[in-house]
Amino acid sequence: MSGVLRFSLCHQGRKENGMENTTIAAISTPLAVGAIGIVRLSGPRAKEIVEAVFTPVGKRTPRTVPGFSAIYGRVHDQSGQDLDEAVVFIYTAPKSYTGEDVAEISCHGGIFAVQQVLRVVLQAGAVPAQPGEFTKRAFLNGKMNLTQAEGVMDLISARGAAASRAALAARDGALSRKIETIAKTLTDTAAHLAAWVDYPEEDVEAVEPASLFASLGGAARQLDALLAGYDTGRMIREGIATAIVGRPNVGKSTLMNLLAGAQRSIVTDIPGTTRDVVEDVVRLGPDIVLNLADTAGIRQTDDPIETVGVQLARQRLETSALVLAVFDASTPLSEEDLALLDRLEGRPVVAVLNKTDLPSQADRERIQQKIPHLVALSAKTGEGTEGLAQAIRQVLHLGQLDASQPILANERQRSCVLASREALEQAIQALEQGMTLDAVTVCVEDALEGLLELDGKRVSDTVVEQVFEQFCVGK
Ligand SMILES: Nc1nc2c(ncn2[C@@H]2O[C@H](COP(=O)(O)OP(=O)(O)OP(=O)(O)O)[C@@H](O)[C@H]2O)c(=O)[nH]1
Ligand SMILES: [Mg+2]
Repeated sequence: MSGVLRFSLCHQGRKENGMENTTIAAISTPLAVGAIGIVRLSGPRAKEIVEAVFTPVGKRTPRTVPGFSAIYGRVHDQSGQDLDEAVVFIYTAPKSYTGEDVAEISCHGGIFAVQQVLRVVLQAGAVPAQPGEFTKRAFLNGKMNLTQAEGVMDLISARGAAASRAALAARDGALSRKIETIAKTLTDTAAHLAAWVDYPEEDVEAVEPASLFASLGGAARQLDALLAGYDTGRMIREGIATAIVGRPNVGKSTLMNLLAGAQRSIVTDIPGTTRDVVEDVVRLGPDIVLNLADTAGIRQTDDPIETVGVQLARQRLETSALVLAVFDASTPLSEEDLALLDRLEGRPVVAVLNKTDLPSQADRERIQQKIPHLVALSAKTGEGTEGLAQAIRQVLHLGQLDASQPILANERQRSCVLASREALEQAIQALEQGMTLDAVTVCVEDALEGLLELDGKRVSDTVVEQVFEQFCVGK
């Protein structure tokens, strides 16, 4: 019998043995000065533990109120000493983030008050939550699948509007719905194939190679589309590794400071000012995040320190996903400028013709012969920088990305899709070479396996551990 039946046994999440016995607690807000801090508990004793450390004002208590209730009162320690006033939110299983009983104690923010509240909660019997354990429990209780959980993590770390839109789409299940559609096609195909192979005597509709090609090919194209969007998605999420390069004194550091909105690099009129690589994260418009690196001006030099700086600049130039090549509009192009142009030809580069506030001397056409995308601006006055974001979008083909569409969020997801795509390729080849339908079925099942792993429907504990380890404590 083929493996088709196995797939129908898959389920959304699993409970680990003993998992539901502990009640976990953690501070869910940043440890910093702020108006409100939240200590969150999840597990079967969540309400009971809160009741032990909290005196409500009024008759309503954590154990008697219905889910989604808020109770005002005071948190105290074991000796009855008041620690803080607080509002407790109660969620009753399964209608909570984790699927378990959850209590959130909102107390005054700041580092000390929240830590005190956490301490008494732990003394009352809760155990400290591991990184990502709340979301892990949500996954294990079938509240969300693995790609949705990863979306939660990406939302927390999103640095731009497009990144947070993409993460929210993942949290809402955009990727998993897409994957489910493809998986459904493959399951149907595998089931039909298996029925036909295993029960030739039954009245099963014959498998037409043409329709097989069509459904396998369709699934393959959808996986290809996901893989193609991966790099763009990653740039939006993680920021684009960007090097500012050029010969000395063209205004690289002035540009860095302008984009960063702060004085990050030292600017002087002495060529060779910058030696170290100076880095900052900068957002351009709603969706472009640049991980900027200002580098030393590239030139021949006898200064040993500057030499190291120039080497670092060359390295950055080679390893960056995007280069901003700066030229000085107020002087004719130098030998160093021309050498840089040659080196950058054909790479993802935006030429920045700087110092446009001064009379123009540089040969703009000559630059554009090698680097078609050119933005003329003055880093000193800020004039002309609006064009930068658009040029970057064009050079990196970022325009087409619709952040609400499913996007692969990380290497783990990509390798699952890749494995599935390769198995599908083998299935298509087996079919083309006229191999037995049994052989095709095996490949289709392998393809399905990759998709089930992506969603976490069939996934090893090690992978689950790895995913949630990357979360912060309290989420
Ligand atoms: N007029 C004008 N001057 C500029 C502009 N941008 C930079 N400068 C001046 O050019 C000089 C060099 O600027 P930097 O930003 O230090 O140049 P750099 O490319 O980082 O130089 P190195 O670090 O030495 O490689 C400084 O005197 C700046 O004030 C501009 O847009 N217009
Ligand atoms: Mg500099």
